[in-house]
Amino acid sequence: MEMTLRWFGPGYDTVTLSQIRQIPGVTGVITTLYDTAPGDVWSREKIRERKREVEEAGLRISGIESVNVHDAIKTGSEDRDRYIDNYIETLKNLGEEDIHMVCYNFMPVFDWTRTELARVRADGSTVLAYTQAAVDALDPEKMFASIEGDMNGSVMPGWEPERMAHVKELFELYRDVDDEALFANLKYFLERIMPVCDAYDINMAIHPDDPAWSVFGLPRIIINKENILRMMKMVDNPHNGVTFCSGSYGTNLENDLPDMIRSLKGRIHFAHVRNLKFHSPDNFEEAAHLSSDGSFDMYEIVKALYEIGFDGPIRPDHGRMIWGEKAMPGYGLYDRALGAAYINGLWEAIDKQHRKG
Ligand code: DNO
Repeated sequence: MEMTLRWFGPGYDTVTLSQIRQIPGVTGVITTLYDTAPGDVWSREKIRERKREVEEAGLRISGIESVNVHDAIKTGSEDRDRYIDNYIETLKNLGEEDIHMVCYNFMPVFDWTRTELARVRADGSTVLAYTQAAVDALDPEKMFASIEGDMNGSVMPGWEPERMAHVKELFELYRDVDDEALFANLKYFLERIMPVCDAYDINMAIHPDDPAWSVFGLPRIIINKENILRMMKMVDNPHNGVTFCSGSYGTNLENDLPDMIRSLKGRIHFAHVRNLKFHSPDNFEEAAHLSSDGSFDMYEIVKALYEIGFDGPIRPDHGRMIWGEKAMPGYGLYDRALGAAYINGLWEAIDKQHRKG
């Protein structure tokens, strides 16, 4: 594996590349062109410029999170081919610039969903949290407004104000899209992009839906072992792979995370490792990465990744806000740096144990 940190790029991230460079063991960043809209072609010039900046700081671009998929593709509307052509062009440009891993998602309307961005924990840290009761009580059009105040002035991934301004129309677009239609639209998209992925050796890594169930009655399909294996078989090409996000699949306590990891051997191209603390099955908050702070056995998760021979980029995921830091919720420096060091420690121990036999 390669330890990485997500970096949103100049102007969007409070964390600097030189800070990232000083986290022990972190050699790469996962980045994006935040100023492009879903459906735009990423130009080679812009990609090259980002690469230059990252490499000058002594790091490398280990992958992209995300190249977002336009709603026309997800809904299978008549103009989807035009947007898929653009997506292919972007993949080609990334491939030409030697970038070989792309994370994306196929979630309708809302990307990951949390009902609180700054729940205060006993130790005074603040974290992202979710309660189903809060979602059920909310008009989906007010979802963005309800969390906007806690964003610390940042633009959160998947919650871009321009998109959120059209939430009503977005819901309208998805009115006739059910789980089966979403699967079919995903298949169509993947079949069209696989040739360029084969040509440039680009690993596509779908991010799970978070939380791993339907919210506001919208279809959500990347939620459990059965569905993700269905997707892997549906387009049976090693470039059709997954981002294994423990915090997203883990929202559903019925998902056995180490077992899922083992069943996806060879298809996990990117790993997001984080812990959750459950108060009840539909009331949870994001904890520190350490096993004892949350509900997951992080050792077993990292061990499963190790044992399937996972060799892609891995990153600590959302961190708590600690030590007075003001940053995009989930994406401060301090707690993610602690997370990276912890995951590296687990990996080193598992590796040494394994070598000893
Ligand atoms: C949240 C992230 C997601 C993820 C996208 C991938 O912090 O895990 O926004 O990047 O769903 O497309």
